[in-house]
Amino acid sequence: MTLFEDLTWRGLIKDISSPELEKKLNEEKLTFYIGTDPTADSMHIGHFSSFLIASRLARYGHKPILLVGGATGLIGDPKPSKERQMITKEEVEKNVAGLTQQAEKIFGFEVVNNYDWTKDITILDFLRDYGKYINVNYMLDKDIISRRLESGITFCEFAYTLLQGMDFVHLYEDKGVTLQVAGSDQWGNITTGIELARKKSDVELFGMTMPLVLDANGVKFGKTEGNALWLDKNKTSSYELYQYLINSDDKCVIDYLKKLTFLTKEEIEKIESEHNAAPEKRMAQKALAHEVITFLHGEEEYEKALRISEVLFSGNIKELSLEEIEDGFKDVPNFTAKESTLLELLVDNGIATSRREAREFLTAGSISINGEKVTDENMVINKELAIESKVIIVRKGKKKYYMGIFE
Ligand code: 545
Repeated sequence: MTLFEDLTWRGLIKDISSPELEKKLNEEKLTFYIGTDPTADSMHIGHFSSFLIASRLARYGHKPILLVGGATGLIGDPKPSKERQMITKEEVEKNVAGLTQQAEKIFGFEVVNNYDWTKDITILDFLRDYGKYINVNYMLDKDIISRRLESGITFCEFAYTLLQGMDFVHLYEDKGVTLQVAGSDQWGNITTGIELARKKSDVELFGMTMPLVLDANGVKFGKTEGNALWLDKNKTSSYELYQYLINSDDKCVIDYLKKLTFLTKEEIEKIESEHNAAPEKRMAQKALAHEVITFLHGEEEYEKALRISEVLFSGNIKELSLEEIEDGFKDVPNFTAKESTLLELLVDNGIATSRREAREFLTAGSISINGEKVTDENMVINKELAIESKVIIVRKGKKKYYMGIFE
């Protein structure tokens, strides 16, 4: 299968600037770039799904350059809805450092910062050398800009697309970059660069976008209740990532395998038919979690996430280390534990609503502490009982967990 056929099969091609690109991708070795703005100090899984394209093209012999927008981040790519809140220079700098490190670590490609070539351009040079080539009418036609005309757009954000265009021209001149790839929301900015290069330098540059990856509800992939899944494992643990991926909707999971992993067409088709025969085994979701977590954080982190999940499922909590418990129980209700009887523990921390209810739970055998069933209401709960003298995990019924932390 050619690269272009592979990308098409995965559903990774939304727009291309010229039909010639197919032949170029299949037969030539291109230098291309993909950029990200430092609006945060870490990428999330939504950006990852676009950035993976860099590794995909690299596997076919093309040379990727990753750009972090130290300059563009100071301005802000217009959103279709409203003007962005400007972020401070210090914050941009901090985020550039975080993203650069992350991009180098995960992808291992060259990273450049557009601040380096933008910072010394004077306003007069900007207007003469770039502004002169681009018509305002042309800019007003761009989807994102035209959508903002009614609610308003400042000159600052309006000019953003020119900055990104300048990057493309600069990287062409400096590093021989002839292709820019990105998510489909970047089409307008990519074409500004192509237009600028054509008018200013009389060369044809190329652009390609991919559709945004959506979940079953049409929400951008990787957001749960508005929270992003970060690629920094200190912000989103491998276990949390595992939980998100393993719970992928059956309707979407094959699409995710195509877009987020390097498994081949044959491998994915095999998984698909096994999955369809027994969806309850979650074969496809397991493959997805394995591929994504191993790519991002390595095999060991994947094993850890899997172990935490299995232990939580079986209830053998004692097998986990404190760190793993903290990962696994991050979202369960927690309370400050102090020495008390079991009955007091249940009532004082709202696990039972009354002493009577607490006794009912205990007699029914539905309470366990650190994975062991407990029934004696006078049992002493203290640090000695806690895992690493610090936490106790109370389970009520089959699924409800509480975490007590000794100070
Ligand atoms: C700046 C200068 C360039 C080329 C590109 C840029 C960035 C671009 C942009 N991209 C998005 C982005 O989001 C914030 C990331 C926070 C860590 O704004 N103007 O930076 C996203 N991009 C990846 C995909 C995207 C896009 O990083 O292209 O579509 C998300 O999937 O929204 O010379």
